[in-house]
Amino acid sequence: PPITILNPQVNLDAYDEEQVRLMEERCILINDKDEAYGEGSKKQCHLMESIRQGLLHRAFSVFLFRPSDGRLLLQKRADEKITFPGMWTNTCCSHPLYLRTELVEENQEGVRAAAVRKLPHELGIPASQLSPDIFTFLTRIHYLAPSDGLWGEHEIDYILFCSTDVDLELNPNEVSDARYVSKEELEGMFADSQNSFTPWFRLIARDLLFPWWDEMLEKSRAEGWDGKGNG
Ligand code: DMA
Ligand code: MN
Repeated sequence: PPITILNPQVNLDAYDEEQVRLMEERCILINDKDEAYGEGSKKQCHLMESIRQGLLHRAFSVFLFRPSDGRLLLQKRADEKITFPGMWTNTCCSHPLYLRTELVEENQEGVRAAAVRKLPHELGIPASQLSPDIFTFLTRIHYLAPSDGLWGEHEIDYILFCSTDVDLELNPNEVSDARYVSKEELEGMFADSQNSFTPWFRLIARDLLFPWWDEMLEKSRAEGWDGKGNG
């Protein structure tokens, strides 16, 4: 492990109590080949001081589409979030934790389990509407993005798509708004300087989502995309 800062002394008093509690979650530390070598607190993983020293962790990003019209579900991050508050982003992002079930790498089982854990927590989607096999794993993205001077992201992010109907009941501590958008509506939101977006969502939209969206919709209409990569 290349990192020497193991007990960051940062005062979290000014932040939301629940979000401060979540900073004690155990993230999976990885090298740049995505090989796990240990655990680190969410707090440690997201401090720019650690990131500048090369600390890297595993994450996932879910893109959930509505089958009836192919619209993508976006969320606006709550103002309570410590990193990237108040920004529009993809359906759900978080981290697989250093737990036996979420460390499994075969068939991305660990990140799938984490997605099934977090979609109910952030968006109130009933667990009965989810299962690990609804997600299509697209690729992994290694990126680094500062949030403010103190906090940031440095992750290998597993991109998961799914096309499924869900019920929503937003957790206001996590999400302040949510909306389904077409490709054109999302382009309009990007063009409006009133909106701010997370850096990873901008990156994934530019490199993956926009180039693939039309193709994916066509494929879904023609073949009945089942969200398991078999469509
Ligand atoms: C972290 O998302 C993951 C990515 C891909 C940026 P997050 O800050 O929303 O994590 P959490 O929901 O666990 O706070
Ligand atoms: Mn992270």
